This record gives sequence, C-alpha cells and structure tokens, in this order.
Amino acid sequence: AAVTSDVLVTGMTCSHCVSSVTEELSAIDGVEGVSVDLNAGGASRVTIRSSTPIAPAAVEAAVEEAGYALASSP
Ligand code: 9UX
Repeated sequence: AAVTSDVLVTGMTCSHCVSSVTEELSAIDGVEGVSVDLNAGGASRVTIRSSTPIAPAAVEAAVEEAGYALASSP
C-alpha cells in the first residue's frame, strides 16, 4: 500500500514554486505523487505519496534543490 507523508515548506508563493517542488520531489525513487497546499506568506503543506517510506533527508534535499526550505515535519 502507498504511504503518505506531510512536510511544511517555506518560501513558496506561486504556482511555479509548486511546480519546482513537485518536480524535484517526484524525481525521488518511489515517489508516486506530490500535492501542495500553497500558503503564500506562510508554510505550504506538501504531501508526498510513495510506494515505500521516503528518507526525510531525501525529502529535505529535494526541497532545498528546488530552492526552498523545510519548516518542520508536522
Ligand atoms: Mo513564483 Mo516562486 O514567480 O519562488 S516561482 S514566487
């Protein structure tokens, strides 16, 4: 069964930000889907669906590669 995990990402303010983060996270092995609840000016909730649990460090690296930062893991 697929698993989902949520992270909070800061610095995202437009749909292109969403595209960048989605693209980077989707490139992680095992990731099947990414959805973003954009909260411009605050932390955006990013939900990652994957076949197996994804290492938190891989998620953080992808978010940073896209140019944003992890606020926390709720
Ligand atoms: Mo939109 Mo996001 O012009 O860093 S790409 S603000």
